[in-house]
Amino acid sequence: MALGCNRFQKASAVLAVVLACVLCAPCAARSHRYAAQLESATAAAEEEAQWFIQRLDHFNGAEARVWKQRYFVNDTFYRPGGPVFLMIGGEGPANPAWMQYGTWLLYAQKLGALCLLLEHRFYGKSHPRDPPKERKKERKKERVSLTRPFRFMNTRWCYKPWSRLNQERNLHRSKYLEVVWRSLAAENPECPLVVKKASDTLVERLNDPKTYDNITKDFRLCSKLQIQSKMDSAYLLESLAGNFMDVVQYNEDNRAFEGVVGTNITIKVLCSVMLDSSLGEPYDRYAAVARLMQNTFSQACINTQYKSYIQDMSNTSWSGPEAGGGRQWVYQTCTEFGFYQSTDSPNQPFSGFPLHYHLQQCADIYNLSTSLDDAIQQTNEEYGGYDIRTTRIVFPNGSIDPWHALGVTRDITSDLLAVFIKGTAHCANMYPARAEDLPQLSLARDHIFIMLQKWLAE
Ligand SMILES: *[C@@H]1O[C@H](CO)[C@@H](O)[C@H](O)[C@H]1NC(C)=O
Ligand SMILES: *[C@@H]1O[C@H](CO)[C@@H](O)[C@H](O)[C@H]1NC(C)=O
Ligand SMILES: *[C@@H]1O[C@H](CO)[C@@H](O)[C@H](O)[C@H]1NC(C)=O
Ligand SMILES: *[C@@H]1O[C@H](CO)[C@@H](O)[C@H](O)[C@H]1NC(C)=O
Ligand SMILES: *[C@@H]1O[C@H](CO)[C@@H](O)[C@H](O)[C@H]1NC(C)=O
Ligand SMILES: *[C@H]1O[C@@H](CO)[C@H](O)[C@@H](O)[C@@H]1NC(C)=O
Repeated sequence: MALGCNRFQKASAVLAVVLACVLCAPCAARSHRYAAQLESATAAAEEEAQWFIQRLDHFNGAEARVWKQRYFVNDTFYRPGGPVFLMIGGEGPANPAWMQYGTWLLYAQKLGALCLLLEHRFYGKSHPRDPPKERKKERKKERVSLTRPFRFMNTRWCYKPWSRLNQERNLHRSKYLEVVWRSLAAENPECPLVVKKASDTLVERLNDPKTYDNITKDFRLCSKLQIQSKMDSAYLLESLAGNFMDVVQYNEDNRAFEGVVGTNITIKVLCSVMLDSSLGEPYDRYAAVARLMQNTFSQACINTQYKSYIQDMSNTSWSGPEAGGGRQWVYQTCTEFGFYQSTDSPNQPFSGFPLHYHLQQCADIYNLSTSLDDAIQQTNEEYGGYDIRTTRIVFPNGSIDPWHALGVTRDITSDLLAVFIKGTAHCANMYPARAEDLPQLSLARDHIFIMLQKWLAE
C-alpha cells in the first residue's frame, strides 16, 4: 500500500492511496479451477463496470490511439476533500466483490474515501488491442501499467509497485517452495517429510511405464499417463505439487466472499491426510490429497498433458482458454520478472519442475529466446528492487505466504515500513476481518490504518 503523489486536474489537492496485491495465485498451470469461479462472480456485477478511455502507450507522446480500461467505483463513503483509494487489479479479472467487502472499505468509511478498482491492462476484460504477442515492440506496452506514473481519471498517479520487488531472488533458488516446507512443518514437523517421501516415490515410479496405469487411476488423470519428455513429467509433478502450494498460499484466509470455494481445505486438513497411515503409504496419501482437491473443485479428472497445456496457453484469441490471465502472467514472468515456483532448492519437498522447465515454456508458448536475466535486471533497475527510494509505503506480508520470500519484511526507512504478520497467508490483511482472525492480524490492520491516518494528515 502506497501513499501516492497525484494531481487531479480539477480538484486542488486530493490525497491518493494506492493498494496493490497479487490477489490470485499466479500459477497459470493450475489456475483453471479458480478462474471459472471468478468468472461467475465477475459476471454478476458486470453491470457495475465502468470504462475509462485509456492511452495505448504512456511512453510515446505521438501515440494517439486509445482503448477502454475497466474499473469499478464505490463512493458510498466518500466525503468531499477525502482521500482516494485506488486498488490496482492483479493478474486476472478484477473482481468487483472488492467493492463490497475488504478492509479497505473499513478504512474508507473511517476516512471518507472514494474507492476505485482498476483492472490491470491485458487482464480480464481490459484489452488494449490484440492479445499479447511475441514481438519485441509489444513488450514495453505490457509494462506500462506497472510503471509509474500512469494516467487514470484525469490524474497522474505516481506509483511504486512494491509487490514486485527484487525478482532475481526467485529466479535461481525457489524460495517459494522453501516457505511451503516451513509452513507445513509449522503445522507438524513430520508433514513435509511425508510429502517429500510421497513426491520422491512418484518421481521414481515415473521411470517405470508399468506403473502408469496405477498412477492414472490413483490421481484420476483424464487420459492414460504418457511420459515422452522431461516436460511431460514436470507438468504432472507441478500440477500435483500445486495442491499444496495453493492451500499453503491461502491458508485460512477469509476470502470466501470472492466466490472462491474450498477455503476449508487448509494446511491442517492436508497434513492430517498426509499423516493418516490408514490411507496407505505416503504415495497413497498424496493421491488422496489430489482426489480431495478434485472433489472440492468438482473436477472429474485432471488433464496432465504438457502438450495440451501449451496448446491452451498458445491460443491468442481473447476467448481462448487462458485469455483471462494465465497467458499474460506467464508472458510477464518470461519477459519481466521470473517468479518461478521451481524445485531447484534442496530445502523443499518436491522435485522435477526446475527453473529449466519454466524457461522452456517461454520458448514453447511465445517462441521467446531472450535472456530472462537481462529482463529481470532491467525490471529491477526500473523499479529499484530492494533499493527502493521513495516514501510512505507499507509493505504487509504474512509468514505462511510463500510469496513473502520476495517481499519487504523489515523496515527500510521510518516511512517505508514492513508489516510482517506471523502465521497468516497471502494478502490476509486485505480480506474482511472476522472473529477467528489471529490477534497479530487485527493489530496489523490497525497499525496500517494508523500509518494511513498519519500520512494523510501530513
Ligand atoms: C460500498 O461498500 C459498502 C460497504 O461494504 C456497501 O454496503 C455498498 O453496497 C458498496 N457500494 C457499491 C456501489 O458497491
Ligand atoms: C498397481 O496397484 C495394485 C493395487 O494396489 C498393485 O497390486 C499392483 O502391484 C500395482 N502395479 C504396479 C505395476 O505397480
Ligand atoms: C468443506 O466444505 C464442504 C462444503 O461445505 C464440505 O462438503 C466438506 O466436507 C468440507 N471439507 C472439509 C475437509 O472440512
Ligand atoms: C482458441 O480458443 C477458442 C475459444 O475456446 C477456440 O474456439 C479456438 O478454436 C482456439 N484456437 C486454437 C488455435 O486452438
Ligand atoms: C520463432 O522465432 C525465430 C527467431 O526469432 C523465428 O525465426 C521463427 O520463425 C519463429 N517461429 C515461429 C513459429 O513463430
Ligand atoms: C508480500 O510479498 C510480495 C512479494 O512476493 C507479494 O507480491 C505481495 O502480494 C505480498 N503482500 C501481501 C499483503 O501478502
